[in-house]
Amino acid sequence: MKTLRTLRRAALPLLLALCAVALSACGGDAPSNAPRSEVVVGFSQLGSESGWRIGNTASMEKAAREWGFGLMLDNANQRQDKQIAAIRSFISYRVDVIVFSPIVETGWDNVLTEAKDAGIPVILMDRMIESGDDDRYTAYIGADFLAEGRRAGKFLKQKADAMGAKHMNIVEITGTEDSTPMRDRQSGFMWTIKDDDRFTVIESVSGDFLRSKGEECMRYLLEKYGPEGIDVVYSHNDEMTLGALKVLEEAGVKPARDIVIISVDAQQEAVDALREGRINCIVECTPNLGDAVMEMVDALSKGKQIPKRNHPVETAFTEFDDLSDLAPRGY
Ligand code: GZL
Repeated sequence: MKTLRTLRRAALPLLLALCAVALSACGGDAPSNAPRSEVVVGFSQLGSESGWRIGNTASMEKAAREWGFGLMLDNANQRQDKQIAAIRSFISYRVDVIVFSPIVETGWDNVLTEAKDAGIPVILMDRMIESGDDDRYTAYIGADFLAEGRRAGKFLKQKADAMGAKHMNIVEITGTEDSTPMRDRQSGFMWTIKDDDRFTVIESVSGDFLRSKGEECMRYLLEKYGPEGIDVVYSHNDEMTLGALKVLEEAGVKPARDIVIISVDAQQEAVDALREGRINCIVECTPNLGDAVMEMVDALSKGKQIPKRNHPVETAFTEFDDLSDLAPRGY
């Protein structure tokens, strides 16, 4: 009797062709004549909510092509239930490795147990899960978000020193509730400034990493506190920051002059705003994780061990830096 694996291998060319058609149909840059290998990666991407996320998906597609791996890509459009359904379809197709970016930290226990029972390794990319039993995922690769939050806090202390500020009211526009970047960018920032009595965080509101919600948050905060009542905006990603800048400038406020603006990601549009003097600091969060992910996939396919936690090298770009040789961001 043909084993399931044999059937899968036989069905694989059709399956990958369907994926390629699906990708090209949705404008994806479908792998054209990449050599077909036996290694197939099931990738559940959480959405396309930001320039960062779009860059991250492109990084994965490019790396899969370059490594010659089949890539089954599913975009969950910000819905956890769709991520879970995609992971289950990857299990039924018996992909070699599952990669996903968990939109939130909780609610993955059952599907991770199913992947483990099916003997399929899982790589968490970009975001973590809150799981006591962490042998249900093989590795995590993504930013150290606590360090990102600390970099934001460190810049604010430098900026307050440079301004000779006696006291600063801070408003925070946070990312998706219950997501790792939201939790840890907030924790790292608050921990860094907690003993400095120059700073008071007067309110945190969720912008869900969306530009439109960043606008709504800034409009609400500006109406509630007035431009005189806000000294600093700490925003967890550039999309929300760019939305906030629009609202501030419409209200006649000069961002980065009248109110300190601290952002995260470093997508091109925000770096341009930094260069124009409309943002004071952008903490870098690289979306370019695809090559490192595929290197891990390659190691796993050869039966090698891989490190459990993997962080890319990141930095921050500020008004105090010479940005003249900063390369185009590509996202
Ligand atoms: C961070 C990533 C975040 C980005 C946002 O690694 O999860 O999600 O900072 C994106 O732009 O929406």
